[in-house]
Amino acid sequence: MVLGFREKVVSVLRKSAYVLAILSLVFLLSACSAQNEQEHSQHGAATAAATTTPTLVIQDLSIPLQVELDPTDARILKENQLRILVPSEHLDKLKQAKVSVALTMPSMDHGAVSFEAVAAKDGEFVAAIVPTMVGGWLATITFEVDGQSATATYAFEAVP
Ligand SMILES: [Cu+2]
Repeated sequence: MVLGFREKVVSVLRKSAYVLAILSLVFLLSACSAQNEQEHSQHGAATAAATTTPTLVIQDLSIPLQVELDPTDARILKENQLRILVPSEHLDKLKQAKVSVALTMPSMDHGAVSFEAVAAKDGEFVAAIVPTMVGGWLATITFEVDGQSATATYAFEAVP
């Protein structure tokens, strides 16, 4: 009798352990697939970011700008060439624009340094920018035309 009772208890325990094992397996599986999906989408986002061309949009006018920095990592306390290229189909609107570049460090609070960009040739404006500190900078490019202004931003690193 006693033995039999024990056996029953053991078998019930085993059953519930089995159910628990299945439940946790199902839970693990769903947790796993959710994580995989997340990893996949994160991976997808990273790939998309890496292959995105440095094209900027002037918000109000919706004109894609191409921005090039020479050297790619700017040198501090030296002039670095920031080239802003306007697509030819939008050039009529922007030929007479006054273009300026304001440099800020998003992680700091020491204000902006402004530089004027000059029209180098058709569709190309160049500013000689001088970052003063090592780190991450943001160039805010402003186009002023007919009393309207529009901005686009370009992030870059400054190195010694
Ligand atoms: Cu700084």
